Amino acid sequence: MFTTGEKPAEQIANKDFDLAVYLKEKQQIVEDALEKSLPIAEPQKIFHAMRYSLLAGGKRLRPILCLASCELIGGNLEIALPTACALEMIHTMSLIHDDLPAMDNDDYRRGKLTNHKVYGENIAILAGDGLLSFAFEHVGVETKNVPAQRVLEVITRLGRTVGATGLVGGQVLDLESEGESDITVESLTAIHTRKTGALLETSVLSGAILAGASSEDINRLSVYSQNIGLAFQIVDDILDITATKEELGKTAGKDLQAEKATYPKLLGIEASKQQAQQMIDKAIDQLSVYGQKAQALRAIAYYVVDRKN
Ligand code: GRG
Repeated sequence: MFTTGEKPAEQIANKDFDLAVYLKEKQQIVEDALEKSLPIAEPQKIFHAMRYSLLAGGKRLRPILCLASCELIGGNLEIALPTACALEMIHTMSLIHDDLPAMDNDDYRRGKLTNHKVYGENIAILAGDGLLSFAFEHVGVETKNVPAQRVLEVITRLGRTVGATGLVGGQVLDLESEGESDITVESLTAIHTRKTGALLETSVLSGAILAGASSEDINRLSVYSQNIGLAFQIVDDILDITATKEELGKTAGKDLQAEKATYPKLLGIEASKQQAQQMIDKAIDQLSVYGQKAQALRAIAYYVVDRKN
């Protein structure tokens, strides 16, 4: 797949695509939809706490992946926007719970004080719970002009992604691995597949499902998203060592401090970067049948390894 120099053919074909413009436009669509999705109601305190974290910025990668894959399969943005917002609600709730003293115990997230630092632990737990349940309600109530079977499939996948085979299970394995000295690359990959990869995969697949993807599309996009999911986490591990608190918007060097197994710890930084790049190449291979239509997903894959936060 490599043609001239070191650039893959797809990257050359993608040269007219401006990812920064694309991300900015999609981020704005997502921000507006999130802002509208959750008006303040009673009891106001919990709505303020939920909105505090939901509207605190962040890259909005999961919703953007959902919108991009929906467009790839020929769907319009409107059919995927409620699911895109739900993915961000689920992601945000996982960050709120991850930051709690009983978990990673962090004071900063997205450049702001963490939810429990502002609202207290009890409200932070409930804000996470509120966002999680609202995510499902939002998909059910707001998804329009999509056959019910597709919506049901998305809701089922979201449930599986959140639960004990997905984020919850990944977090348990992660907690258990702290301080362990004999973690292998395979067991680390199993943690990250659940903890980070599962939601990124569901982000890509749900947009495609809503747009009516075929089983061949789903297979290709599964391989694409599993690879970008793991590459994303490898880069996350590297950034924890190489980036500053200001760049990350959260405490840097947490993994070393918590004696966590990470890819750089097991493989070294250079080998980890290479591993991430190989995964991105595999992901991009899956998109060749879509040609120019896959520009956004292709560019996002490159961004996953090049990102600085
Ligand atoms: C899901 C019920 C339920 C409970 C949560 C705490 C927990 C169980 C899981 C932890 C999941 C977690 C925090 C994984 C880390 C994923 C990750 C790499 C987050 C950083 O994502 P970015 O860089 O962040 O996309 P922004 O802020 O840009 O959105």
